[in-house]
Amino acid sequence: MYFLLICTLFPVIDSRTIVQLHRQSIYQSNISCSLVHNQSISKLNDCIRLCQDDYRCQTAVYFKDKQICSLFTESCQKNSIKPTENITATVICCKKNSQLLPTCASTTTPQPVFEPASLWSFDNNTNDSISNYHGVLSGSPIYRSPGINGYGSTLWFDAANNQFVNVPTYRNLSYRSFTVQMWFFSTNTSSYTCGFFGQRHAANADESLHYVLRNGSPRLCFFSDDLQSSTIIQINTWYHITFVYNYSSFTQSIYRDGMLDCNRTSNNPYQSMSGLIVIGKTEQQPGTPWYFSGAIDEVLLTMKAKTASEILDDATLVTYHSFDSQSYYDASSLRLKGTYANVTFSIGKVNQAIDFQSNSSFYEIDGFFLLGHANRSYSILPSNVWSHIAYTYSSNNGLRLYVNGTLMNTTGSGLQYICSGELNTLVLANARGNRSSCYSQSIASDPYSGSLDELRVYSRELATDDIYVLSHP
Ligand SMILES: [Ca+2]
Ligand SMILES: [Ca+2]
Repeated sequence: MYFLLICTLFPVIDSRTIVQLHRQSIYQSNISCSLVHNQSISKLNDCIRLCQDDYRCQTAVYFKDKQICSLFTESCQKNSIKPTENITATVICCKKNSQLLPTCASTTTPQPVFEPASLWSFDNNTNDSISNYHGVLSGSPIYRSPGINGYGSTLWFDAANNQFVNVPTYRNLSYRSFTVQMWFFSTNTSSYTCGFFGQRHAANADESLHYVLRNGSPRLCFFSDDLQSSTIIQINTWYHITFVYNYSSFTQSIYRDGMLDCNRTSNNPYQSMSGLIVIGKTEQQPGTPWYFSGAIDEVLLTMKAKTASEILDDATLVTYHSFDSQSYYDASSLRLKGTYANVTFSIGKVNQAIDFQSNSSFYEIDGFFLLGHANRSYSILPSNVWSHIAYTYSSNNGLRLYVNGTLMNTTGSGLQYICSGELNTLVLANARGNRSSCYSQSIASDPYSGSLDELRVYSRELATDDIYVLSHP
């Protein structure tokens, strides 16, 4: 009934396009790749014309107050059109000849172009290494080495001294999808609220971004339109946390250590049009700052809604070396640094592989911070050596060895991983210098001769199904 009252059927514009308007409504798409882009537009008619003229657009939303036009590739579904009371918006349905239009699932669908991300690594500075949204220290938080990736540093904040990072250049996060991720180590969660990441425009609904710990649990806040986790964060423990806003579906999500913790549908999009990003502090209302105590590292702002599998890899794929294009590059989110000698590249199982042919050949990766923690699960998949080998560990299942995706043997439960508590180093193909004195139960110290490919290390125990998939690339 609602739609019947507010629909206006425009005349046929041409032989291919019919436009319907649904006033005081917003569109909640279920297809994550549906959003084409947002554009500043001063009139509803211009937004209609923009959608008509863009061959990809089948649905648009015009936000009158903010003068923003959002274009979607998804065909207008009536059950995705929702009434709104707090903001003035109009849904525009452009019915075009579907023969001419790509669908979201089609390989011909144009992929949205995302704005560049921002990465604050806190490696002895507050620079944004991707997009130049550089930060400024306030209250003198301190750098401590190493960082979560075994080099550089983390930034340590003391709430009692009002310490935080301020990003002076405004970044528009409104009416769009975005993902905020970081590693954190909280030393005190006794405050009512501890701020991770924020951007405050005004103390109005959906105009004050504050990602925080509230009573010791993660909370994603737009202001009066918030997602609260029930997970209690332990102090003095490293966590990877991800806050996602998917504008296409209006979904807010929190992931902890790569796994979905909780989600909900927002009432409205985040819609602050000003305010500076802060890290280690949030401010819901003017004059009521909430500070964080502990370490924060590798803060990544991505201008899209990351998928569950991307987030799981970000949190648990510690290092990944494909050796493709003759590369020594670690494609994991931690970007560990490798050293090597007397190696070459050859045709691999997947594109290129690395070759070890001499007694002095080696490939070494430093900085396995997370493998230095007692009883923390891990999985090592050294290679497609045209046999695929995988080792996994958890305190529940002990060590497991897989060959070509099949579980071959296990120590069973009860095996404790007594770690060094120090940074770990992974060496491929050889033992180096003083590290040659492997114990008899440990790996052989003779050099390996041959090829290795597609090395991955995870800080979680992969399941049998995961390993089967990775062993059949
Ligand atoms: Ca760092
Ligand atoms: Ca490869």
